[in-house]
Amino acid sequence: MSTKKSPEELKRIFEKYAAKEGDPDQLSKDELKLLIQAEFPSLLKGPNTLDDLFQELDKNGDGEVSFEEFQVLVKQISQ
Ligand SMILES: [Ca+2]
Ligand SMILES: [Ca+2]
Repeated sequence: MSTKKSPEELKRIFEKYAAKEGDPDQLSKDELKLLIQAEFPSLLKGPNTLDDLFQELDKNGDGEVSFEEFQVLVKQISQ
């Protein structure tokens, strides 16, 4: 993956999309979708769907992705 982002950029991106609705510190599925489509569309190419990605990220199953849970994606992106 060629889209490298610094941790600061990724935090800014997370905060920008997490603040769109509901809890400003958590990404809902809709917010994650907007984030991925706008910033990392290449993550949804191939077999990965947004549902798969969301399930993978939402470790505690509360239906939202916290910044801590988002780190899994950050690691994938920065690989
Ligand atoms: Ca939110
Ligand atoms: Ca969660």
